[in-house]
Amino acid sequence: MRQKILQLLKENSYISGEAISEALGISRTAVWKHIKRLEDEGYQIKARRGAGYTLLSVPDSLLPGEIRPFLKTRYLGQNIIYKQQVSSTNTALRRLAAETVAGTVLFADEQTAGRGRLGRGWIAPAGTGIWMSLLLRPQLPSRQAALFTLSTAVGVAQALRDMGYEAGIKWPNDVLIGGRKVCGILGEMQGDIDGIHWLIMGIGINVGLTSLPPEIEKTATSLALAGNTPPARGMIAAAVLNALEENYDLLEREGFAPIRERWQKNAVMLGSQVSVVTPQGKFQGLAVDLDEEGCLVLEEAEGGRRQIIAGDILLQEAAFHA
Ligand code: BTX
Repeated sequence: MRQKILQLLKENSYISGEAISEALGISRTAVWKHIKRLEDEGYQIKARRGAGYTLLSVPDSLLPGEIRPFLKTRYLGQNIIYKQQVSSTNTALRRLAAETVAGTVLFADEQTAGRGRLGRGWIAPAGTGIWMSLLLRPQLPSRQAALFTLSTAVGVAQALRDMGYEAGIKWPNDVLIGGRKVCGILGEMQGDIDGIHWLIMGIGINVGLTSLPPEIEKTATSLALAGNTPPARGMIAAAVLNALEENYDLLEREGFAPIRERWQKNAVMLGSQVSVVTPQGKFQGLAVDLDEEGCLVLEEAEGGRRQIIAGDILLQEAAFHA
């Protein structure tokens, strides 16, 4: 109901409480209560005697009402859960995974214990980024889940590039601007040999973060640091979801080949000498390709080729193109 009132406020320069109550079939008191709630959420609404309510400003937020108007998706983000503060959006969505519809997106304004890969942390202060997790139920074998994280990186990079940022992808799925991490992706799944039960894609995009904490001072960036004042977070989030759904549809329809091509086009380290830390040890070589299974192909000094399934490219040692 609150979303409908917000919609009416956005469509009309002035609208009376009576007109809202008639349009939505609720009492004047109910209208007033919803208006108060919207004000609590940060919407600035003025009431003028005789004319009605007018919306003066909207908060820069990840509230559903600031995302929905920009969404062009069929399923992604059609169900939005918004939390002011959570430990981690991935953890919060995992708890709901069994009974939640595919395409649900959980947003938080702040994460107090944001998670990175391999038990690492993700810094996610209030109001400074897009901290979100998506629930997917792709009809794919479990071993192909990693292709979704690669597709997610492609979608995020694509959306940021469309907004004018020089975003590139570092294997496996970091999105960088100017060689610094602007977005991290954490894919988690539950499945068995028959298939994926659920897949959660956690995406963190630094938007307004301008003073970087010392731990990430040398490796991170944000949209605000990389360019002019970024668009509202709701609009960016919707643009990312639109791009993601397009890439997920493509992956499910045509397989990994077209996504792989997009990934390669946006990769920032193919053709560079890199060091990769993997569970099997550290390897050095020329990053030559992303293969059809999503693995990094490394050409080692002795001339052999090594296929790397999981690992991290050391940022400071890589000589990036972008
Ligand atoms: P990762 O393990 O590749 O990256 C984590 C590392 O990145 C950290 O160890 C730190 O060095 C650095 N880092 C931490 N915070 C930031 C930041 N804000 N910007 C740039 N670098 C940073 C990448 O893991 C996966 C991160 C996913 C984050 C999202 S946010 C929404 C969702 N919920 C959740 O708990 N995690 C995901």
